[in-house]
Amino acid sequence: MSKNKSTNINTLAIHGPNKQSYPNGSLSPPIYQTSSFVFENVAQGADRFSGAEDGFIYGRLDNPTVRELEQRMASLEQTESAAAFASGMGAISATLLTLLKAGDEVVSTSALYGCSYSLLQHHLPMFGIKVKLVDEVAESALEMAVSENTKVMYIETPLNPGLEVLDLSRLIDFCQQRKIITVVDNTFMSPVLQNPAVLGADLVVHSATKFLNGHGDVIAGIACGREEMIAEIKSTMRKDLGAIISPHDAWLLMRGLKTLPLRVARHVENAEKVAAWLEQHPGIKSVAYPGLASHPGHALIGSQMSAGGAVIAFELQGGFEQAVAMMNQVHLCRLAVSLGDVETLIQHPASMTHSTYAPDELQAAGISSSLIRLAVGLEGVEDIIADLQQAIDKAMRKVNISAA
Ligand code: LCS
Repeated sequence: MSKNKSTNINTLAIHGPNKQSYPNGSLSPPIYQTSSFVFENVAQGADRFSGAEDGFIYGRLDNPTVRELEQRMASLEQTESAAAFASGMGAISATLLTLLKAGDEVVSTSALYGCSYSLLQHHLPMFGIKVKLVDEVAESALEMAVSENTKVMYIETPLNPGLEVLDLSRLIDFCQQRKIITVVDNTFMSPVLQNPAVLGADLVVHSATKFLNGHGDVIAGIACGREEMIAEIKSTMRKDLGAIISPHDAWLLMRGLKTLPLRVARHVENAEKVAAWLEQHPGIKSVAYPGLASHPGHALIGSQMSAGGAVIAFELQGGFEQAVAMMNQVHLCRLAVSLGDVETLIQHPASMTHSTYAPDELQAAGISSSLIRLAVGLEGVEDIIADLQQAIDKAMRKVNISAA
C-alpha cells in the first residue's frame, strides 16, 4: 500500500490517502461482514488483545472496512486519525465521556443540536461532570464561562438550528493558552467548507448521517483528531459503550464520500440562491444563512469557512401559525428532519429536532417557535424556489397576512 501524493480534496475523496489493492483486483473496497477474526494460534490471539500485534479481533473493536473509512475521513479533515461510529451522537458521547471525568467542567452554548444539548444538559452531570452552557452565542460569553476546572470547550459552528457562527481561531487560541481541549462539531460545513483541525481544534466530530453520506440512507458519526486521542476513544468508550459503525454502513459512507466535494458545491450554489430569494420575499421576517452579506458571521467566510453551507433558518411575518401552514403545504421539499441529503428537507426545530428543550430552555437558547429550518438539496433550484413560493403564498392566504 503506497501513499497517494495528491492533497486535492476531489482526488482524496475518491481515492483516499493510500493507494489500495483489494483482493481479486476489486476496484471497490470489500465489505468485511464478519463479527470475529480468526487467530492462527493462542499466542497470536493474546498478542492482539495486548496490543503487541496489530490486527483484528472482534467487530465492536475494529474492522478493515471501518479502518479504511477512518483513514479516508482523517485525510479529508487533515488529522492524524479518525474513529467511526454508528451515529453522530455515538461519536459525540464517546468523545466527551473519554475526555471528561467527575469534577471536570465542559463549556458550550445552550443552543446546540437537540440531542447534543440533552447529552450535556441532562446526562453528563449524572457522571459528576460540571456543564456550563452560555445563552448568548458569543465568543466572549464562552471565554467568560471558563474556569480553572474547564477541561473541554465544545463548539458547534454554524449552530443548529439558528446558523449562528462562532470564530474558531479566536476560541481555539484562547483554549490553547489554557490547555483546554477544543471539540468542534463540523456537521453543518463538512471538511469541504471548513477544517477546524487546521485551525488548531483538538477533535472534530461529525454527524456523518448528513453531508458526508449525503443520500439519507445511513446513520453514522466520526471523530477526527490526533492519533493518541483517537486511539483512547476507540479503546475505551467506543469499545465499552459499543457504538462502532457497521461494516456495511462504513462502505456506504465511503461511497458517499466520493462525491462529497461535488455535492457540497452544488448544495451551496442552490442554498445561496434560495437564501437570496427568501431574503427579498415580502412575507419573510428574517433569514439566517452565513452566505448572506446580512449574516453576522459572513465576515468569517474566506478565512474560517469557504462558504455558508446549505442550511437556512427563516421566519415568516405571520409567526408560528403561518410557519406551520407553510410547512404543511410543501410538495417537492420533504417535511423531514436531517440535512445534507440530496433531497431538500424542511422541519420545525422547536417541535422536532429541538424538542429536547423545555419551553423556557428554547427561549433562553434563542430558538423561536416560528423558526423554520430548510436543508437545501440538489434538485433544480428553480423547482425548490417554486415549491417554497407556492407554500408561502398558500400559508399567507390562510393566515391572512398580506404580502403587500
Ligand atoms: N451534530 C449535529 C450538528 C447534528 O445536526 C446532529 C443531528 C448530530 C450531531 C447527531 O447526529 P446523528 O446521531 O443524528 O447522526 N442532527 C439532526 C438534525 O438536525 N435533524 O435530524 C438529526
